[in-house]
Order: sequence, then structure tokens, then C-alpha cells
Amino acid sequence: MDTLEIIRQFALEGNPTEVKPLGNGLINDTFKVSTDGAKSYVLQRINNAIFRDVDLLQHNIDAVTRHIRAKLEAAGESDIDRKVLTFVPLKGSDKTYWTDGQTYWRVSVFIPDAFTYEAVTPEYSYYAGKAFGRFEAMLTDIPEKLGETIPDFHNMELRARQLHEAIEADAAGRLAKPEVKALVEEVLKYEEEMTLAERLHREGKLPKRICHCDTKVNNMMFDANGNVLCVIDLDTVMPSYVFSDFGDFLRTAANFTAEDDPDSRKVGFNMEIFKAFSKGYLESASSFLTPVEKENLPYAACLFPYMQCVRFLADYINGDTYYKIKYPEHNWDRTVNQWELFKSAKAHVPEMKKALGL
Ligand code: GN1
Ligand code: MG
Repeated sequence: MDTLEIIRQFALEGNPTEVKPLGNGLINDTFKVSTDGAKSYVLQRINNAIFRDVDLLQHNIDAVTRHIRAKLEAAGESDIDRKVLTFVPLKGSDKTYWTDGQTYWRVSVFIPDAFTYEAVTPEYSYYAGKAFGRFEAMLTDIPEKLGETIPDFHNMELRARQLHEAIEADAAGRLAKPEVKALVEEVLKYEEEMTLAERLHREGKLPKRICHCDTKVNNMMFDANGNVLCVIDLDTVMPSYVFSDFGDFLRTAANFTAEDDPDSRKVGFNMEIFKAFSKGYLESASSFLTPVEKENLPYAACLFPYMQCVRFLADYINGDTYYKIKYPEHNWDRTVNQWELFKSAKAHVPEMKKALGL
């Protein structure tokens, strides 16, 4: 079935006229749908090889968007349709996804005059910090119980185990390369240190809260004046440690270059972004953060480059089965990049602590 046919299953206003690719996500396929009416839409094919339980996933998203909408209404906000995503139900149903049993699709209303960025200034990072902190704060009292759309998604112990399994299998023969083997050994030296979160959780010292879990800088929309409109890409909204949102934003925004820049000399951790983002984040999140959560924010800033390095490396060793790649060594370049970022972040921990007043 073609995309126009699929989009016709949804209760759109107007008739679809054009469908074209949108954005640069690594997991789902995204399209912009123009219509002969006033609204345009976003059509997404949900990658159900990765998100196995699409029903649970859409249930999470419906609950989260409903809750945020209600909060914005209660706060008397204007322009709410641009501040929270609106998912379109199927014709004659309240279900917000369509499937033919093999592929899964959903549609949301396209937000006009909104922009995403691959890199941000300290000023925008401050707004982003406020917005992600506020997103978590608004979800502290969501009445529905949300499921984990990818179980143990940001569990560092699991990610380390997956790397060990990849090494064991060496499915693509890539460990034969001395530089791969050497990096694997370096990376594994930090496994114990980086799995702190799971230990804290087991000891009852670190709660799981509803987090976004994919706070890449390009998952936030700004208006033309730099005001944050809303947070997008809600597939991974689920219970996790607050480290997820704090760490993953900095992993992308505080890197001096893109996460896949093959020139690792350009990689480094930008403290100006850290300071601005943390300031914004703490302004919104202080109301609910515990001392243990706050104390470990510098660890979170190191954990996410490390976890992403481990994930890219495992995928590279497995023969590129998870992340979309554009050229054969793409996952290797991403791995080296994230490794350099991890080392740079670690070197800045004392400065981070100072900035946070720890
Ligand atoms: C994926 O879908 P996208 O590109 O926003 C991934 C994130 C990674 C990121 C790395 C479900 O996010 O966890 O951090 O790529 N999402 C999933 O760029 O695995
Ligand atoms: Mg995205």
C-alpha cells in the first residue's frame, strides 16, 4: 500500500495532496503530508522491529499528550496546538495508529512555523533545559501507568551485556581490526564505573520517573523567536532515571560537532552549553529532584556519551543491524566520536560540579 493510501485511513481535515520525507531520525521513517485544507500532517512509520509493542507505545503517547494538554489548559496557556503534539485518530475509531499486521503508521498534526536544530547556542540550551525540566515536572503526576516501550532502554548494565554478546559473536568479523579490538578494551575499563545508576536503583536510592529518553537536540521544536514550542519524538517516553534526559541532551548539544563527525579532533564537551542547559533544567526540575539525582548530574553527562559509544560499537560489531547507516564505516565513526566525547566530558567533571554548586 502506498503512503497516500495509508494516510487516507486517518480522520484528516482536507484531502492529502503530497507526501515527502521529513527530518533525520535514525529509527522511524517520517513524511510530511500536505493537503488541500488548512492543515498539514506528519506521517510516521513506526519501526516495529525496535518498538515491539506499538499498542503500548501509542497508549503511552496518548496518555502523555493528553496530560500535557490538560496542564497547559489549566495554566491558561495560549496556542496550545503548537505546544503539544496532536495525534489523529483513524476514521470511525479513537485508535491513533494503523497497521496492516506488518507495518505500523501514525499521523500527527504538522506544527507550522516551527524549527528543529542540529546544534544550539547556550541561550537556546537554557530554554531547552527549562523545557525538558518542565516536561518531566508536568509528568510527575500523570495518572496512567506507562510501560517501557523498549524494556531497559537506558539500562547501562544491559547495554554493556549487549556489547559483550556482540564481541562474543563477532558476527561481521570486525574485531579482526586492531583499532576495533583496542577500543573495545578501553571502553570496557569503564563498565563498572558507568553502571552506577543501576546499583543506586537497586539500593532504593534512585527512582524511575517518566522521562523523554531521547532528548537529542533535534527532538525539540522552537518558534521563529527561539521560544521552545514542544518536545517531539515521544516513542521513548517511559519510566527511567532523570539522567536520561539531562545526559542525552548534553550528549548532542554540548558536543562541539555532530555525533557522527568522522574527524574526532573536532569532538569535545562544551561547558558553556552545560552551564546554560543545567541552569534551565534546575529551574524547572528542582521542585522534584532528590539530592542523589542532583549530585549525579555530572555522572549523567558522562554516562550518555559512554552508553551511546557502547551502543554504536555493539551495532558496528554486529554488522549494522540497528542504526540506519549512510556508508559502511558510519557506526565506527559514530563510536569513535562518542568515545572522544566521553573522555572530554569526564575531564570536565570537576568544573561541572562547581557549576552545579556540588
Ligand atoms: C536514535 O530515533 P532517533 O534518531 O531520535 C535512538 C536513540 C539514540 C540516537 C542516536 C529508539 O534516536 O536512543 O540516542 O538514535 N533511538 C532509539 O543518534 O534507539
Ligand atoms: Mg528524532
